[in-house]
Amino acid sequence: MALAEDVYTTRVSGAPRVIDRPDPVFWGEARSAEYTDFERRGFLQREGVIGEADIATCLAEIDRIRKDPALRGDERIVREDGSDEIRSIFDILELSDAVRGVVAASGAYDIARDILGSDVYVHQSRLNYKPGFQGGAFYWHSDFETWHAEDGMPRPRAVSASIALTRNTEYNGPLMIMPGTQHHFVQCAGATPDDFYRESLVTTMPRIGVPDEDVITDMWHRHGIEVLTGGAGSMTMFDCNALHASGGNISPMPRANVFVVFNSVENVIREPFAGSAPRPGFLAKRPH
Ligand code: 6CS
Ligand code: FE
Repeated sequence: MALAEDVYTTRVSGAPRVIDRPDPVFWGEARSAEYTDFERRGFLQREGVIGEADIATCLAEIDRIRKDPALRGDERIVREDGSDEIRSIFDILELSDAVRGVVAASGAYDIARDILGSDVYVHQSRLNYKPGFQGGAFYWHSDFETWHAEDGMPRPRAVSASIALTRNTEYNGPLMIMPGTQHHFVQCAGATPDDFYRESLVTTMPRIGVPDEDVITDMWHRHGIEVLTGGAGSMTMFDCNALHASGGNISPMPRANVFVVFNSVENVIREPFAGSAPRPGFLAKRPH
């Protein structure tokens, strides 16, 4: 349901456009060189935000969840297309008190409050697990485009923290970002199918909610691509609207990252702007 004042129209029937983002990237007052750089590039990185013991705790929790017979078939556990390998575990902060505690101590909440200039709440949490040899790719997209269209997030006043539980190297499917694309809103063509999340979370190449190739090519020429490597325990915070992707992982080394999406309490989600029914709570936390 598109509202009159929807400046971020997407899932259009005609030719999609690229519009300049009318909203800030950095919403806070606490200016610093790091945050100025975040505004310019759309991301910031810190090494060693969690230590070896916390990493081991989180990896053990993943193993527990993977093996828990009670979670077999739970829709929060998304498996790679055509295989039993886990691709994502959604609601990881609800499924694991231990992971929730590690994230709470990582400093991510404070950085999110600084960037968003308000108190924050968790819109979505997940563990993206890219197994060795069979880890699937995530095609180029803006998270905000999906969260606006399908979850009803009004404005791009959200930020994602990606905390590495394994080394993110150039060869095991690291996050790639086009720095500066957070300043453009890239409309996507095509209406959102019903229950689209059942497909979009699994496929490496969604048919809806992704920019077309000439737009991606243009953005690449204008902004380039940065490959966000980092050690186990490192954290990347990236703007909700920056174009990003990650390649497949055919190396022997898994790539496991905990993602926590912080939304501003001033930006609480409403009715979908271009979706049909609201997505389930494990994808988009709705106010009580
Ligand atoms: O639909 C979503 O919310 C998820 N999809 C992607 C590709 N990234 C953000 C989020 O995990
Ligand atoms: Fe994403």
